[in-house]
Amino acid sequence: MSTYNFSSIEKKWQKIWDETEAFKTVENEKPKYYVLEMFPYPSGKIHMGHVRNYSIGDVVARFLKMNGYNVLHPMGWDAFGLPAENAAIKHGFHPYKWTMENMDEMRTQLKLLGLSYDWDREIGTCHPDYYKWTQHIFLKFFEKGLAYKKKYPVNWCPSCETVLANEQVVGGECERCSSVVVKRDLEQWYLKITDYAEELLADLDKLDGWPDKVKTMQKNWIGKSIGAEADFPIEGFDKSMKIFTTRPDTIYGVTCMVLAPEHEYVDQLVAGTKYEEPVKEFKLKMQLMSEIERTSNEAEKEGVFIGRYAINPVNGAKVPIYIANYVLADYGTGAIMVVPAHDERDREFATKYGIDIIDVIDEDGKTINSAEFSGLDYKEAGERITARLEEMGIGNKTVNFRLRDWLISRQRYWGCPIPVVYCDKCGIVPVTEASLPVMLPTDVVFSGKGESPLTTSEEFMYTECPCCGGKAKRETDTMDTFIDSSWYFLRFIDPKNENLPFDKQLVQNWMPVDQYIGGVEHAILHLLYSRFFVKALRDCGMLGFDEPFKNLLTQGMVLKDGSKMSKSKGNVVSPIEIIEKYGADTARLFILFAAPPERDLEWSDQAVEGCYRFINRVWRLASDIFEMDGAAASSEFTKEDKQMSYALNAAIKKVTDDVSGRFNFNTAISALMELINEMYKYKDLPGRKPELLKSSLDSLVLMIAPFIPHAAEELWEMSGKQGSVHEQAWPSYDENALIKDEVEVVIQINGKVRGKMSIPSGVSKEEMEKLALDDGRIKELVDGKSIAKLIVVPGKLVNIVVK
Ligand code: ANZ
Ligand code: ZN
Repeated sequence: MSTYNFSSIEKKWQKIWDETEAFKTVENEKPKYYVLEMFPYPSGKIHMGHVRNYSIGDVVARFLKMNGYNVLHPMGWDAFGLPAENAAIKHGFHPYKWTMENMDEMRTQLKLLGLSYDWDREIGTCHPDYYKWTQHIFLKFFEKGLAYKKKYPVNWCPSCETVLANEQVVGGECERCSSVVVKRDLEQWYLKITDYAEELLADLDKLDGWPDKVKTMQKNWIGKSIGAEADFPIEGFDKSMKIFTTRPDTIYGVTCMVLAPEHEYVDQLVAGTKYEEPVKEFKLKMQLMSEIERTSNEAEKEGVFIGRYAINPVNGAKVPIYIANYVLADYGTGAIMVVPAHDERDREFATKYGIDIIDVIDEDGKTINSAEFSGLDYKEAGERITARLEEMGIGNKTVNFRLRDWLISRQRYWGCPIPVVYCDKCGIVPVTEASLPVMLPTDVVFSGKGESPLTTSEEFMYTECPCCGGKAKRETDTMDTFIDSSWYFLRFIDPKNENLPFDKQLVQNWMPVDQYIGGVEHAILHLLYSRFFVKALRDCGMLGFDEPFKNLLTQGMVLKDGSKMSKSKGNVVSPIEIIEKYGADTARLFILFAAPPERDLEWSDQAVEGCYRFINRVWRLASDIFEMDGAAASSEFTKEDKQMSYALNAAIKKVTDDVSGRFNFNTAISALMELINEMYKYKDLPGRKPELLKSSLDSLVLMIAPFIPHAAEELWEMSGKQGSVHEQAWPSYDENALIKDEVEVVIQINGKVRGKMSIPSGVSKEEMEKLALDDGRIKELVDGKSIAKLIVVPGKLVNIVVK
């Protein structure tokens, strides 16, 4: 009997799959299926989250391949980003070298898992032959007016003399040196995602294959608000204050006004008054706070009076103007009317500063204290008041989105260079297509200082203007790395194209991604940006569809001792150690068996052991069956044969349904375990038929192939079959074998269960009635009563209605 030697089996098949390019995808006549897992950042080592993500994808890919699809299943690297640059600053490694080494190590580790990738399509976003096309797409967006420049305050550490990302600012201080971080205005590049706000929201309805929770998160992020804008004149000032409100019905309840501290009028309104100084101080304080700190529900509402008054246009009421932390400059109009009676934040603010509170909506949702608009349903009042403001020429209905344009400039080295130059004569000039890619220079100093490391390469900085041939300076910022991952799924389809980012027709054939799998942490930004890219590329004429991802699966976390595995908690289980101890197949089986894919999964050493024992059990069973000689004791199809055949076909049906439907791999694996128990039982019967066992084993091996691909491949070969198990058709089941010989029928009297009987399946209605009435106990119960009606559900139930 051969033992299960996972180590040599896995090595053997990984080598063969590699050499024969077993998972290479070429165009053919079969229906297409594109399965994609979110590509990793090459941080160095794979973790259990990766194992889970990629094992799920691998089962989907292998299962669909066996079901007759031409499967595209690629893998690559989201290879730009801050960690590589930090390593360069700290240890002096060049980011390129650091990234390449990490990719090599992680690729080796992924291969140890036996994942069915078409490695020929591997891409890395940091390679010039990838970022050339990122730049090409940027230029297309620029041409279309979808990329533009605007001033924006960035976090600046005065002692490190560098720009900090939000995550590098901790409690208002620089993560590295603890100096107080200040804001500095820099010209930044933006992408006009807000042009697509309405479509990004509306198209969520098309995404039937997405989890509702992800769609809700996107919806909230886009944040559509319907309301009105209204102008409130400011006493002694030539301009009005424009506010945005979602509740115009409450305008009679306004008792003060608030401007965002950064609002452009503020300085003019206080200039030369005693309010100038306190306002300046307050503004400075606000600069040091993040938007989240300022607007969180827990944050105390605070502000300062600026010595000015506004006039409520509907009733002439004179109300004080403040600036306050909770009003943001870049939402709505950056100014609000304060209605303490009906807005929680306003009430807190008013209570603190002794501002009046006037009720204008009663408990039934009807307006009060609202002059001629009193006594209306609040919704109707809102519409009428908006109409009145419109008549007066000082207001209108508006729609506001929480979504802002996408700030893509990063003052970093390890990202895609923005392909524009600045010329004193010609202004902002895009680089010509022929001179792409704008290569990242290598002669850069990683001091951690300055606006961007690219400014330290003279060679890079100074160039010729493509327009006038004069002296020009290059853009030294790089792009947000979310840009790289917003179109990688398109490049996988045509990864070696030297003339275009991708071929339009090929992409049309393969898109959308049929199944996208990844962590829920990407539920908002990555998915929203990718959806935006597809729509923007469509409008640039580069592709012809609206949405990139048809079905989305967000996998749960891998927990240990109840919390997420993380270095800081010291509860990490290394995938490589598990693979060395038990093999990749056991690791995969455990991770797929322990929980449904969307749920969190608790690590369990015992369960890993259990999975290992299971594979060994399959192995022993298979070895026993291989050794049997072919002769059956009798040719009669016995009750036991029938039972075995039933168990097999029921398992095929269950596994097929579970895997193809909701990806319930855990219950599919349970069904396989049950089947194996049945096979063991049957195998030890004196009358067992070797042929039936052999064919059952064939189906079993086919069904375990997506989950434990190495073991399945070896068993397939051991059974003397030709070709790879992964090239075979998925087994189908025989409906007839699922018809049981006997069925259990419930007998009711007046709807109450009074008995059960076992009868041959396929018995007629009339016969069922007769059998029920002949039942001893039923006979007694019915005795002396008259039968009014008999209700029969074939194969299930007889209900006797008596009087
Ligand atoms: C008066 C009012 C009365 C409001 C009331 C609400 C309830 P959403 O739904 O998020 O769009 N607001 C407007 N601009 C703001 C800004 N830049 N910063 C902070 N708050 C702002 O919220 C819209 C509401 O948030 C607006 O409607 C305004 O307060 C406030 F019973 O106006 B409301
Ligand atoms: Zn020029």
